[in-house]
Formats: sequence, C-alpha cells, structure tokens
Amino acid sequence: MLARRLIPCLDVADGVVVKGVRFRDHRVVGDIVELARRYAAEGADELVFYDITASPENRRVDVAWVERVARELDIPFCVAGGIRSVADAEAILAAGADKVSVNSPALARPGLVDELAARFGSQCVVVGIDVDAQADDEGAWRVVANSGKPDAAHDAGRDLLGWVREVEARGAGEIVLNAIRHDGVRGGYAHAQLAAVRAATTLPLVASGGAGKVEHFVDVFARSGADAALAASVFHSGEIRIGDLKRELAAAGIVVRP
Ligand code: 0VR
Repeated sequence: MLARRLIPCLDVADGVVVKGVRFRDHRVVGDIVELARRYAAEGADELVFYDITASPENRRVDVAWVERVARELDIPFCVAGGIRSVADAEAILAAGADKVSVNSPALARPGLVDELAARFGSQCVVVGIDVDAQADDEGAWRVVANSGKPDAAHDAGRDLLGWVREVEARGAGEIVLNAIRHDGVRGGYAHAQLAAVRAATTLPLVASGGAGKVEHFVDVFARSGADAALAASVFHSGEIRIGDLKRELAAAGIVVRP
C-alpha cells in the first residue's frame, strides 16, 4: 500500500501566498519561501503552488519565485496556473518544479495534455478539475471552467467522469479534484464526487477543498480512496500541524510517510 500524501497548497498572487473562501476575498497569508520551508520541515509530502493571477491576467507564471522555492525545497512540488503550452511548462520545470498542473487551459485545448505528457512524461502532468456541488438533472457532476475567476466561472460543457476518462486517455499522470463550494469552508471534502472519480480511474487522485479537521483527512483516505489530500486553510492557520496529523492518521490505520 503506497503511503497517502499530505499536500499543502500555496495560492500565489503578486508574489505572496494568499487564501480565499470559495475563491473570493483573498487575504495575505505569508511569504512563499518561508511557508514552503515551514511545510517541508513539518513533514509535507509535496507542495502545490497555484499562481492564481496568471490565468486571469493572461500571462505566464513568474518563474523567479519558482527558482527561489526550488533552491529551498527537498520535497517534490507542482506549479499550477496559466500553463497553456509546452514552452510554459518547460520554463517552470527548468526553474525546478517537478510537476505542472493544468486546468482551464486543458478544457480549452485538450490536446495540451497529450503534448505535455509526450514531452515530459505523464508523471509530470497533473490535471486539475473543478467540480460543481450540484449534479445535473441526469445526476452527473459538472466540470466548471475558470473557477478561479468566480465572475467568469461557467459550465465547461463536460460531465466530470467523461472528462476524467478523457484526460487519462490523453496521458495525464494525476488528477486533482477541486470542489469549489468546499474551498475554505472547512466542512469536509466532497466525498460523493471523489468516490465517483475513484471508481472511474486508476490514476492517482488528489482531493482538494474543504479540509477542516483531522476526521476529514481520515474520511478522505478511508471513504473516498484518495491517494493524497491537498489542503490550504487549516494548514496556513496552524490549526492542524502536519506532524500531528500524520500521527493521528497512522493511529487510524492510514499508511503515511513518517
Ligand atoms: P482549503 O483546504 O479548503 O483551503 O482548499 C484549498 C483548495 O480549494 C485549493 O484548491 C484552493 O486554495 C486553490 N485556489 C484559486 C485556487 C485555485 C485556482 C484558481 C484560483 C483561488 O482563488 O483560491
């Protein structure tokens, strides 16, 4: 049994880490490198950095902070936000990132997944999928595009499981399932959507959005079958320390890296 991974998420805007609730009302949390260093020292298995202003501002990720982080980190990290081409990804991986994550750009141009997997290998390619809270009339979960810009968020014209199967076929190496309405709410992960994706693919599945207490992490591994749990709010606030969480998960029978 592979160890389940705990992944702090650092949303980056204008060179600092911020955190919103349901992708709105962001407040500054701290310095990128200091937080990255703290999480690595606490035992995080990986980090994800979302450049949340790259897409809306239609620009590439500022690789300067990626280079600064890469010099400090001894654990794998992934960069997301504004990656629209092999060249964009190449710059980020060359700056020291281990993986890139694409979301709305892949919905706009699905062939991007194939191109990234062919050039860098599937292990470098994460596809982020934002899912709505409500199922449609046929009971299918819907994929949301541009969720990072709440005013521009819209139905991507895809059902969740169809898109999961398509990105797997196109060479994605991992899926991060973001439950938009759960972001920052601390009420728990979106178990129904996660369980549906778990049943539809054998790709590594990262749960994202909603973590509020230790039980939510136990549930997401024990009930939803996620391979990893991404969280931001409860880690940034210090309410849950990663070392303590790992001890509680191990006591609950969940295999984690010590
Ligand atoms: P919590 O652990 O509940 O804070 O959930 C974090 C999870 O929702 C992350 O995916 C979220 O912080 C990522 N945020 C944003 C974004 C990702 C892409 C575009 C925008 C944003 O504005 O927060």
